[in-house]
Amino acid sequence: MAKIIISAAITGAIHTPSMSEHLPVSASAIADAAVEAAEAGAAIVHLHARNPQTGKPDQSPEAFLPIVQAIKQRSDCVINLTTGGSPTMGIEERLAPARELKPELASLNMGSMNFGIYPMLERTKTFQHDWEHPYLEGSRDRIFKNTFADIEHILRTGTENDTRFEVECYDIGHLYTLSHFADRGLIKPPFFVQSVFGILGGIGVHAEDVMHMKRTADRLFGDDYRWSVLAGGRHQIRIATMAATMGGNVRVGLEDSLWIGPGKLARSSAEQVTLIRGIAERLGLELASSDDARAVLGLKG
Ligand code: KMH
Ligand code: ZN
Repeated sequence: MAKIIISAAITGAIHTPSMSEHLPVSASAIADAAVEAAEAGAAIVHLHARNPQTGKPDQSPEAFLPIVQAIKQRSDCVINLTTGGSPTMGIEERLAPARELKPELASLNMGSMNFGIYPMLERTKTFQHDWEHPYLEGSRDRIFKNTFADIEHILRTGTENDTRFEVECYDIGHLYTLSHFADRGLIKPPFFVQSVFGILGGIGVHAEDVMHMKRTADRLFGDDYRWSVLAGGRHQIRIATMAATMGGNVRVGLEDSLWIGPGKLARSSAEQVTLIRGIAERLGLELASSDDARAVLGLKG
């Protein structure tokens, strides 16, 4: 059986510092959390940056640079920069860190969609299904825009820099969009498909959803893809475990879920990495190192 690649998504753009005191915000806290996650077993760290004063997402290359430099001094983990940023940002702003810093890996969101995050927040007291809350209210009439032109632009820019992609697929149609760009030769195998479960507007969190995503990807891409799975909020570890039993790779981290168990906030992304690593090892799976991940995903190193 192939080794399992664990990705850790360290801070993201969705959760706010008011939701968990453990969410890293400053560049040094994000770098420390990423190194800790890598030491716990993550081969890949997926990064966003934040403004240390406000805690809000900051997509300037200047915000990312100290994080990337600090991680590289202390770890050889694969660095994956977001091109998703947050749904309020324009495409050039979102692309800037990957365009300037030319990472091995960058995220690529495969379609425009409604992006309802309340399922990710289900266990928080203040945000529970509260569409009147200003933070959630904002997502009520907003589209996470990823047109075909946007996707093509990110693909062409990344490919010029030998950056490869964590292809984020929030629904079955996004697999077909990937297939379209592969047919046009704009992305080459092996494709790293990150299937995302549990965003309102995308596919759900039922076991059948996971099966359907995998079956469809198998049919479209055969041996040309590597499958990874992330689920939002309290579904994170359950769905990651399911994917691990099916030969998939997994993504955890505070970007996707603040939880380590029912009603219990995770102290770090590393804690979630340790949990899923332990499950994977008990399933008899071997952990991929960052160099294993580079080889499997065809990264430049
Ligand atoms: N927060 C995840 C659900 C990106 O950074 O490009 C999606 C994500 C998007 O990771
Ligand atoms: Zn992200």
